[in-house]
Amino acid sequence: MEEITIVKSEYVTSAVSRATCPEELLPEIVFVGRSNVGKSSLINSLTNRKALARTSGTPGKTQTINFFRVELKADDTRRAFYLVDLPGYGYAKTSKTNRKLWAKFIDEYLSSRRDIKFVCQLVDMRHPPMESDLKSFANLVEKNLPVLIVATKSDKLGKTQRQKHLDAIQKAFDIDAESILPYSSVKNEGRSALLDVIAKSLIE
Ligand SMILES: Nc1nc2c(ncn2[C@@H]2O[C@H](COP(=O)(O)OP(=O)(O)OP(=O)(O)O)[C@@H](O)[C@H]2O)c(=O)[nH]1
Ligand SMILES: [Mg+2]
Repeated sequence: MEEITIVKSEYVTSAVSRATCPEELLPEIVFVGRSNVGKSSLINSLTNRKALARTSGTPGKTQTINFFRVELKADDTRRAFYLVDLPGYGYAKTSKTNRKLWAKFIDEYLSSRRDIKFVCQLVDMRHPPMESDLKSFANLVEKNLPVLIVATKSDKLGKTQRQKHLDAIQKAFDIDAESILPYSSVKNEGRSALLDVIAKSLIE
């Protein structure tokens, strides 16, 4: 495949219920993971935009399901799809009631008949996955959604540590080496590999 380029990216909407998800149905690539793991930063890195998705050093920034409409060009063909930024889990600043409502809505979204191509489950490469990560992963698998584990903030580890941590994450999720992708939104490491996976998922 020739080089894949992003030709367009725009914010569409922040959904707070099923009814407020965009009407236009397009293939969707979804990002899930703990708060602060780097979901919104990854969307900016992927689209080459500084602040398409809002990021923050404080966890809990994203509190709605945000849809970004993106067009890529591969082999002279343009394809439109959504990048979908979900609120992070494992963050306790909001009320219990609120968290329950979100969890329900997110679960509804993931179970909806929208055209979800695959889900990127992000984990911080510096730490072993937590109970909540494993639970989220199991939930996605149970829903028959293809999952790619994205190990974020790879720029924060040296070469030796890096492989050690990747192996540990792979083992914890019990997945093969192709199902895990190291990523750095600071250095754009993993960007072309992820664009490749996305382009392939759009063709199938
Ligand atoms: N060094 C480094 N820092 C990163 C990377 N990705 C994200 N960060 C930092 O991590 C923090 C959280 O990033 P966000 O992208 O807002 O995280 P999020 O997962 O969207 O968080 P919520 O919206 O709260 O769920 C910010 O301070 C980012 O600058 C990365 O690849 N490398
Ligand atoms: Mg976010």
